Amino acid sequence: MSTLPITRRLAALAAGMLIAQPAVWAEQSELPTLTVEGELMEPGAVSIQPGASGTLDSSDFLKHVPGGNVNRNGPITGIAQFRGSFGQQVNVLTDGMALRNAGPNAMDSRMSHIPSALVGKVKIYREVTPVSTGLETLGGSVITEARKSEFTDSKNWALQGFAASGYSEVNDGHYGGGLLGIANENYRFHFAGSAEAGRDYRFDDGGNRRVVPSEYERETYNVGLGVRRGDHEFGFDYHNKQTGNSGTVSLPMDILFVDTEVFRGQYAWDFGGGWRLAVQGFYQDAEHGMDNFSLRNVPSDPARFRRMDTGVEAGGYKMALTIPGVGPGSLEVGVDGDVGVHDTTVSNPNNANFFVDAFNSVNRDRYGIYAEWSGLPVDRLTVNAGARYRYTYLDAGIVDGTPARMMAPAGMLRDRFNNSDRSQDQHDFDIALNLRYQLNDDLDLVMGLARKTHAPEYQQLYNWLPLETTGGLADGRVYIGDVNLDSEKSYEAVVGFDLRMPQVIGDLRDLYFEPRGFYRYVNDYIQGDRVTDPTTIMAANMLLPGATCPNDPTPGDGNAADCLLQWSNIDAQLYGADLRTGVAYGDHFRLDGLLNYTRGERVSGPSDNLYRIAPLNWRLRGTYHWWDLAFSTEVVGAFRQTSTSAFNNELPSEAWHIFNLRLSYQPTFKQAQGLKLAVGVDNRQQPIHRPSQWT
Ligand SMILES: [Cu+2]
Repeated sequence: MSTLPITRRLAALAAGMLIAQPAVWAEQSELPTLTVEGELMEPGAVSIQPGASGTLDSSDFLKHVPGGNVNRNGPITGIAQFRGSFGQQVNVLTDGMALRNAGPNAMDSRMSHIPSALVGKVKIYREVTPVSTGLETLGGSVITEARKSEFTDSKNWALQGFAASGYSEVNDGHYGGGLLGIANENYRFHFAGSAEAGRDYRFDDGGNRRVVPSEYERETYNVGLGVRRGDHEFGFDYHNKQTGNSGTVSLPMDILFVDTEVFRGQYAWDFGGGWRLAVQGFYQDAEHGMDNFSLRNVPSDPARFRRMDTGVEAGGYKMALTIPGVGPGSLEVGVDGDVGVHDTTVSNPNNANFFVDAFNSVNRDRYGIYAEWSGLPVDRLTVNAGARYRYTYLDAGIVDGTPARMMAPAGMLRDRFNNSDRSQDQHDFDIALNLRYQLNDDLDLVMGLARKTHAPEYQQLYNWLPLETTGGLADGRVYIGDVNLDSEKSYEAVVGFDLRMPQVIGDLRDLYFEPRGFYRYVNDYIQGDRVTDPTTIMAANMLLPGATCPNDPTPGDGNAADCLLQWSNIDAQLYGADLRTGVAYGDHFRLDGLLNYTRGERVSGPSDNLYRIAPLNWRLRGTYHWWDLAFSTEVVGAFRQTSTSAFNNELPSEAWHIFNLRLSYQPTFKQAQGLKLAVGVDNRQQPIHRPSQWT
C-alpha cells in the first residue's frame, strides 16, 4: 500500500501556434511601479503578448515584467515567480483580495483567477514592495485587476463593452471573453464572462506527438455594480469560476474540477483635503477534485489509484485611512486580515475503505496593522516608508488514515502529530523604505531597503504523512511537515536608476534604460531538507515501496528516503539584476528589451542552489508601425541553467531561444474606435523541465 506514486510528469511547453487576441500592452505608471494594461506596442512600454504555452494564461503576463517569471505546472496552472521568490512568498492580489488556493498544490493558481481575456491590469513594484500592499509581501506583490465598468462624467447612460476571442492551432485551443456594461456618473453595472478550452498540445512530425495531459477547460462569469454619490463610492462584485478537466502534467494528479465563488464589497469616502477612507471585504468558497487516473495514463496497480477532494472557505478585510499633511507628505494607516479553513482528503476508487485525512480543518489566519508615509521631504527626493505588524495563527485538526491504521510507523506519525501542539502563533514585523532622487531631467536614482517576513504555510507545518503536497513545487519528492517551523525573515536591498531621453541623437529618441540590482538574505528560509528521523524514514519505505524519483542517486534500491524531504528552516540568499530598455528610431521603428538574472543559494548547511530559479533570460522586440498597423518580431531566449538544486535533484536546463511574429491592426476611424486585432505565430519553445509524459 502506498500514498501517491512518485513519478515526475513535467511540463513540455512545446508550442507552434497561431493566435489572434485583443491587444494588451504595458505602461510605465507612477515612478516606482510598472503597470501592464490595455493596449499593444505602445512606445516606452513592455508589451504583453499571448504566451507560448498554448493557452492565454494570465500568469504569462509576468514574463513580460522585469524580474517576473512563471513556474508552469499545466496550461492553466502558472505560479508567480518574482526575483527568485515564488508560490505563497509572492503576494498575488486579485482586485485587492488575497485569494486562497483551493488545493494544497496550487493547481488553481492565484495568477489565473482572472482569465487573461478579462485582465485589465497587472502591476509589480521594481523597488521594495510597500507594506501597504499586503499582509505578507516577502516576494513582492503582483497586483492584478479585472476589467470592469467605469463611471462616466455625464448623467446620460452609456453602454460599455468589449469582446475578445482567439484560437491556437497547436492544441485546437479557443477562447472567448467579453464584458457588457452600462454606466453614468452615479451608477455602473456590468456582466462579464469567458470560456476557454483546448486539447492536448501536439508537437513534432506534423503534430504526431502530444503532451499528455495538457487539455484544459474553464468558464467564468462575474457581475459588478457601483454607486457614486457625492464623496462616497460603493462597489460590489460576484465572481464565479468553473474549471473542468485540466492537465497539470508536472504534478502527480490532474484537475477534475475547481468551483470557486467570490463575493467582494468595497466602500470609499473622500472627505476632502486628501482625507480618504477605504474599506474592503471579501468571502471565498472553493471546492476542488483531482485524481491520477482520469486524464493521464492509469497506474498499473489498482491500489495506486488516488483521488483528492479539497475545499477552502476564506474571507478577508482591509480598512485604510489616508491622512494628508503629515509633514511634507501623507500617512496611510490601516488594519487588514484574513482567515481561511482548508481541508484535503485522499481516497481510492478501487478501495472504498482507503482514506487519508491529509489536512483536516486547517486554519491559517492573519491579522495586520500598518502605517506608511509617502512624500517629498526635500526637493527632488520622493520617499515611501512603511512598517507593519502581523499576527499569524495556524492550527490543524486531528488526522487519521488507512496507512496509519495498517502500518506501525505511519501510526506513530499520526499519533505523534495528533499529540503535538498544532496551534502555532507567529508575530512578525515588516519595514520597507523606498527612495527616488531626481538627479536631472533625464535621470532618477532609486534605492529600496526592506525587512519582510513570511509565516510558514500550512502544508509546511501539517504534512503529517509523506505526501507530494507542496504548494506546487513539482519536484517529484514527498514531503513531511514540521509543526515547529519559524517565519522566514528577509533583508533586502534594491538599487538602480531610470534614464529617459526624449531625444538622443539624430533620429534616435524616446530612449529608456532602467536597470535594477537586488540582494536578499533570508533567515529561516523554508525548504525541504534531508530527513533524519528514523520513524519517518521507516514509514516512507513502507508507504512507498520501490519508490523512484527524478534523478534518484540510487535508483531502484527501493529506498524511499532518497525521495523524502522535510520542511526545514535554513538560511538562503538571492541576488541578481533585471533591466528594461528601449529606443525609437524615426517615426516608424522601435526596439524594446528585457533581461533577467537571478541566483538563489543556500547559505547554511551544505552549499546548494535554491530550487526552480529561472535561468538568465531575455526578450528583444523590434516593432514597425505604419498607418494603423504594427508589425513586430520578437526573440525570447534563456541561457543554460546549471545552478540547480541538488536537494531537489533538479536537472540543468539547456539554452533556448524562439522567434515570435505579430501583426496588429488598430483602426483609427471613428466607428471602429477601441477595436484591436492581432495575429501572431509563436515558434516552438524548448521545455523548461524535461517531460516524461510525451506520447
Ligand atoms: Cu489539486
